[in-house]
Amino acid sequence: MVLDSTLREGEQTPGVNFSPEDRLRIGIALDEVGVDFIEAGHPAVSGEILEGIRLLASHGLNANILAHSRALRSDIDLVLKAEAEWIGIFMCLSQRCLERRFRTDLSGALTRVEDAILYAKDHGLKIRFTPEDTTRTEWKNLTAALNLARELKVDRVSIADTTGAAHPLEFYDLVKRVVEFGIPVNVHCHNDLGLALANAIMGIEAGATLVDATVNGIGERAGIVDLSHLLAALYYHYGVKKYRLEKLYSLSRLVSEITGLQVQVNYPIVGQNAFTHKAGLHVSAVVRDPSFYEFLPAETFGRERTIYVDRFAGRETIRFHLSRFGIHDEEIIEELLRRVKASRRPFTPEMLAEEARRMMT
Ligand code: HCA
Ligand code: CU
Repeated sequence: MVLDSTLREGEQTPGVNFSPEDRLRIGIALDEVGVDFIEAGHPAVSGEILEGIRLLASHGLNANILAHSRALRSDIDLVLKAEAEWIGIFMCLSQRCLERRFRTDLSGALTRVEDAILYAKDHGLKIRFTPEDTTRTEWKNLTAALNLARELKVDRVSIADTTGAAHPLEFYDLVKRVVEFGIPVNVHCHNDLGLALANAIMGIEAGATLVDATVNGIGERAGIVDLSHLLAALYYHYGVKKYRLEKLYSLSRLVSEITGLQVQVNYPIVGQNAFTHKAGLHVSAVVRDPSFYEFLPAETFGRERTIYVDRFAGRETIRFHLSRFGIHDEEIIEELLRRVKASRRPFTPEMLAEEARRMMT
């Protein structure tokens, strides 16, 4: 299963602040893709965020709605006010955090976690608990937290690679050990080293049943796993057919429009060039059968295949574009190819057609 955190982790991106209407629009689009969970925000950050979560939670989406919370009764009260069904409680339990941030010891911190979990449970919330910075937390501390979570019948635990520091093989080992506690496992992988998706996949291999992602991979710093990349990998490598991949591109565009943040042109799946072919050798193969240079056809993701034209073009490139304008004259194709190859500029299909028509008159 997949949890989208665009509205929580994603809102921690510099420059991003969602209005309640934005939250609803994105939530509806996520629901259309079919994500299993939507992490809708952290209500303690602002009253408007709380209102937005409440608006989304009352909309009757298929996805489970989760709100984020520190291990504090006052935060939990706000999650209750927002009427989310799930709460994601997090607290860092590494020695460094205990000593230098919270100035407490493990048992003091666990008492606080226990109080928060019991309080949330008493109020009917389903609970995910995350020992933040899990991948850099001492195993002894994690064991204590996981035993507590099991005792309190927490619904899920999440393993967060908060700084993106994990090596995929180490991450696999860690997830495997946590899975043995018998609590359903979620993974949350940051992309500081570009390893977020690799780690998430290793998490799945090790038995995690819920993976966090965001649209366009946004989030703190370098962000987390990109939703379209994760769903593409689940489809291609694991045969997961239940998500509507053809909606991913419009979802990415919606989030770009709302956040004002574009993805890079060579970004997988939703980047401008992700299904664009340029070299003549590639194009001559792709016009026959796209699978020569596309791992899945562009249409799978609601994309259109495009054929770019500059001096890398081959005869098939020119033929392909002109045929769409009803021009099939071989001499014109040859002459245009010569002109294209002599230039350093790109040519749009319209420019090619225009030049071809001029040559015909
Ligand atoms: C944060 C940190 C977090 C929390 C993840 C979680 C992380 O921004 O609060 O609560 O499951 O990466 O550890 O996003
Ligand atoms: Cu995070």
